[in-house]
Amino acid sequence: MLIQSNTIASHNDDLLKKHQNKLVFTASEIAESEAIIQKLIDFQIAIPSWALGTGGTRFGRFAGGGEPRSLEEKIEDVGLLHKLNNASGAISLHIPWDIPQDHKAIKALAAQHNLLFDAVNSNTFQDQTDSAHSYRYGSLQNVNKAIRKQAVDHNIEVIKQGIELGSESLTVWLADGSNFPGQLNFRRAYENTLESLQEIYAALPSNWKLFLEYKCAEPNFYSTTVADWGQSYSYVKKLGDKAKTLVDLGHHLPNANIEQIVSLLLMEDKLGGFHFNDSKYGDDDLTAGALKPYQLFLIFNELVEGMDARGMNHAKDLGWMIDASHNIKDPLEDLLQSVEAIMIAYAQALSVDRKALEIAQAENDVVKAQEILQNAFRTDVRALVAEARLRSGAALNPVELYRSLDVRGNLIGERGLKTVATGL
Ligand SMILES: [Mn+2]
Repeated sequence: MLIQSNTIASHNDDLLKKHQNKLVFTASEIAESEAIIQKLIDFQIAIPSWALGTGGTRFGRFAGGGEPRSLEEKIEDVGLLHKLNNASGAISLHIPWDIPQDHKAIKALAAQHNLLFDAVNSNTFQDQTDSAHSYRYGSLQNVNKAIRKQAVDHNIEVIKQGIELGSESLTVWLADGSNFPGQLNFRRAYENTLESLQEIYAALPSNWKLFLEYKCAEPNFYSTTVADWGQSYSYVKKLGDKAKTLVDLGHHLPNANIEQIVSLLLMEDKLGGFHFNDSKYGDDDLTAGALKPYQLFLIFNELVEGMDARGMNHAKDLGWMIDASHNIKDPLEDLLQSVEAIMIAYAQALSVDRKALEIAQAENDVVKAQEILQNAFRTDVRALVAEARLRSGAALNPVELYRSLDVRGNLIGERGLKTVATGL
């Protein structure tokens, strides 16, 4: 299904008057509105290829129908999102779930939808049918050199796939760890992992980055070999300038201060990118901002402050991606909501009165500091986000338009009810 520009224009016409009234009010509340709108237009959030189908749990999976059956259909789905919000201009592929047969044709299809290829993701957390060795006891950490080599070779193959597509980063997330005390020599696991990562790093093109993602637990439940930001930092520091830490919001122990983690990684020039999602218990894969919008704002507050302190380009210098795949909502509606929540948090962070905050901090005026942050958080910036979409030809209300066009019904008509997207 394709959404035509004139369909979007007529949707916008219907909502225009109400939107303009809101925008005038918002602009009267936020001094930097115009600059914020420009930054929002530039900001793009990559969509992972595995989020386009309904996620499952170990108990079951309840597919909603019309899921993409191929990489081509996944690109079409991200194209639909990008057409609606003009903020999802990249797709992140997972190898081997999405190996292109014809790179030129895939690149051309993506270009038709104005999409770029974001980070490519390797997979050593599952055994592939044709692989010689099993990752049952880990991949890059494995005590068996041949298994480590298989995992290294796979990552190098993923880099090659990414080069063909114009991607410029590799994300490595390792399920490696142990389930029981005594199973693993922690130091040896670290050394094996470092050595394997060094071999992968050596295969990176000069303009590429390697993102090392961490996760506190799951699928291993006693130890994880890259469990937290400190451990990831320790690896990427040894690897070199192109290696950075990737923060996935769902990969922390409860109550971890993620905004502080982000601030310090940025200070050390070791923050590479982000995986957005929301959670209450662990790696819940819920819609970004669904539960903890204030935390999302506080994280963006540190991101904006830290990127500005380093003179970084907000849109380009870090990798921004959603990583969520849950089992209830229509995945495309969920992704539209996630992108909206991220844009709102970003806009709120941009609207923080930084000079006043600096003064409050220097004077230890704790009350004032809280007032400044909460004033930004409690000011409704949705009209700025909508205006950014309007100016770039996207929809004022993407979810409403998605529903009024019955996109899901159309996709079920085209693809069938019982389709299953490759992924988790
Ligand atoms: Mn992730």
